[in-house]
Amino acid sequence: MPKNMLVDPSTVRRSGELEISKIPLNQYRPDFAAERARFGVEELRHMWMDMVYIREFESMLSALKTTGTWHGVSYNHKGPAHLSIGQEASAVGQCAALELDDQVFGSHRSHGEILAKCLSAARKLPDTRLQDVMESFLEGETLRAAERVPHQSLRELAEGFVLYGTLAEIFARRDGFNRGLGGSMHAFFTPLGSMPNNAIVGGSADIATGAALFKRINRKPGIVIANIGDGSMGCGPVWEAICLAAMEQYRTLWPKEVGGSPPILFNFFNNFYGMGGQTHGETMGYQILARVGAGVNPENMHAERVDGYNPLAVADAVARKRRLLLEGQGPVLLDTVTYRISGHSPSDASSYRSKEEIERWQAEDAIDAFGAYLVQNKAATSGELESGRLAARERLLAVVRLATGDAAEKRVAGPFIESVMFSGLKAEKLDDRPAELLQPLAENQRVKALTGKARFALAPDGKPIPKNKLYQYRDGLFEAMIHRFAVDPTMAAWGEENRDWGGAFAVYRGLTEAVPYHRLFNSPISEGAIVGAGVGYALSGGRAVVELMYCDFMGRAGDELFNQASKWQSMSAGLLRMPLVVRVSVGSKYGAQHSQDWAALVSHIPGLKAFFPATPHDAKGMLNLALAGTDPVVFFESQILYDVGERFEPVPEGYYETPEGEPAVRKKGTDLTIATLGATLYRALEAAEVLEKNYGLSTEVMDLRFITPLHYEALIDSVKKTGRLVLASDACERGSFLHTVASNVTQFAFDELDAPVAVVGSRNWITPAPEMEQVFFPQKEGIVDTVHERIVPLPGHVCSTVQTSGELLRRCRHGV
Ligand SMILES: Cc1ncc(C[n+]2csc(CCOP(=O)(O)OP(=O)(O)O)c2C)c(N)n1
Ligand SMILES: [Mg+2]
Repeated sequence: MPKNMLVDPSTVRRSGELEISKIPLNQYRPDFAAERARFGVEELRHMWMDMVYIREFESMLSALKTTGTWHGVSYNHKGPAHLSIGQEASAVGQCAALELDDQVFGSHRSHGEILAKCLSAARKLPDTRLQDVMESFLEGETLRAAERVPHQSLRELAEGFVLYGTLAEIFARRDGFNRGLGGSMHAFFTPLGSMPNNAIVGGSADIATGAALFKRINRKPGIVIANIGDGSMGCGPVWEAICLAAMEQYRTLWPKEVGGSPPILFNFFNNFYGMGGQTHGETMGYQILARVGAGVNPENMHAERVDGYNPLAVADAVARKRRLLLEGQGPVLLDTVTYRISGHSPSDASSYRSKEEIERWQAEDAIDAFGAYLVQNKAATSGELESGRLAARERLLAVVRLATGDAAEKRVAGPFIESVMFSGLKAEKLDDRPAELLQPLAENQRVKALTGKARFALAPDGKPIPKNKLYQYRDGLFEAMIHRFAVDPTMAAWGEENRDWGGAFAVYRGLTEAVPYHRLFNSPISEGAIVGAGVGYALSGGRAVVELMYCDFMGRAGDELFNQASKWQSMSAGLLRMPLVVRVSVGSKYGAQHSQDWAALVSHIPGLKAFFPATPHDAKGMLNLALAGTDPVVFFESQILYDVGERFEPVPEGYYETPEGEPAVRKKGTDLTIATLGATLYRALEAAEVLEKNYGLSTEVMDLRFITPLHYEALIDSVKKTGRLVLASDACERGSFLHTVASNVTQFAFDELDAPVAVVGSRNWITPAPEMEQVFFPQKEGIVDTVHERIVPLPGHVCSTVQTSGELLRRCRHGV
């Protein structure tokens, strides 16, 4: 809490009543003259046509999924199709109020939103830019296909382009919008403002918030919409995103010129159902979804219920809310009432709703109603509408024929998928403007203090330097952070206690004085949204560093790490980058839920890089590396190392990077290799000393440092020399990443090994209290005993722990 914001007991203990202001419900009143003046007749007709396109598109997919044919075209679409028949007016109305800089994120049910956003934006783009967008996209591959769809004008060509790009993506073709790697639930097209759609319910809420933060922090124009379903209101990350978006600090603490709250609109397409669970009256208690806004901030998030069966009502609301958002008065919540006539998916038997209900909504069909409204107001004749419908079907038919032909050779190959798992680029800065700082770095207290610190832990006479004079592991992290803050104007960092506290473990102490509020801020205790916003910020073009205080809290951000940060580069076919660093600290002394090393979880997920420095030199060099790249990195730090000094090579004052993936030899030896990950390094060095002094076993100690990527060559060279390998880390032994290392080394260097590779980890228990930690975490005695029992007998050695194969078998049998 900033010291200037006093929590005054006399205020907060005062008695009274909280008044909640009213939330408007379906207040829109049609006014054709005003609508015509605003949109023009042409655009009103286009809106109707866009709705027809969506209806035709979704009906076509429904037919292909359920019958395998549509108007004479046969095709077996293997993937999903969550259709939005009935919801067209909500999507089209929304986009009618948006401008080119506005962005729309969506869900598993977003085909209609992609079409609505792209068709509408294409009409708003000047011809030359439209041509350029289509020609430059995927080197013109999508355009080459779209050109085969009959068209009379550039606008019609653009319609074919949007329809084809979307459908080809759904059908997994290489000229689809994401080269077929996104598919139905993740397709998008950023050049026209259609942003990633998300198969994880509510997944777009925090990502879109991050995109809105990107706009605000970097003063970019436009607003961001998170289109999510009514069911997603039950998802923790959605609430977390709302909390992050509604923080008061944007208006109270951030510099005024930044512009206030991030321009984010949480739009709930409220079709009253999840899959079969009815949010209205069954699975939720809000009764009217818009009510939720009242729980968030004094302005009720400007919440409204809007009639999503009337595109003009939606356009009106979005236009009004857009103005508020641009003024920095967000966030906004819209409860856009709609109905999905189609099933959740083609296999849905609608067992959870009555025929009567569906028929009632069909009777109010939005396309028919809007068409009738245009006819009634002489904006179109029924004949024109009918021929429009036929023309839409004809164009779509041409698109479908193209998108279902020669399918096999139209897919990307495996090597392409491999090539987009990481972007692997270097980016000094992600924008050219100067970085905003509060002071020159040379004037920063901590920077100054560090110039006097010992960058090597031992004095020339070999004596240890006292801690207060030592350049520590946390200082290495600080130097990497402040360097990148000064170089890259887009870099922003957030997390719990990141600012005045100085980061939970004092890594950021000193940054508060150097970096303005909007580039370094405290977040709510919302781990999912902390990481999810980082994902949205990074894929929008900024560099984000987010902190999860303890590694154990990754569980709270599981989806954001494992399904979002890791996947958007590859699901976009390399069109998006993910310069996101997630700092997590591996704890101790705080027991079972604060002391776990979960490197194995991260290593298992394709698309994430993972680093784990064990020295101040690497803390700086590896964070420098992470902050210069364009890939998501989970950056493990060790709480027991934060205050250690450098024991291997002095930490340079200037900038340097640790070579990616390369383990480091910390001590040379010829008879045995011990390779470690994280803080276990120091206990391995103690074990090496015992092995050498007491048993004459010359021991090489390697620090793996990297989890993904990891270059095995140096480790294999070491094993070729020693023939023996022990792997040790503080992670629980079962499922430890070190088992992957062991298995790989066994394969790569089988002939060189004199004994099986041994893995030493923590016991497969809870982490006990600090008084008992020694029996849990690997200690030097356990490592030496492991060498004796499983690698090579040590003459005269008496074990103090049990490391026999029989004991390992017993533990396996009992799951401990
Ligand atoms: C985290 C998560 N939980 C469950 C699902 C399975 N699922 C897919 S869609 C859906 C219903 C979502 O309802 P809502 O958010 O209202 O969107 P709608 O389908 O109505 O458009 C469910 C449960 C999922 N994809 N992600
Ligand atoms: Mg729903």
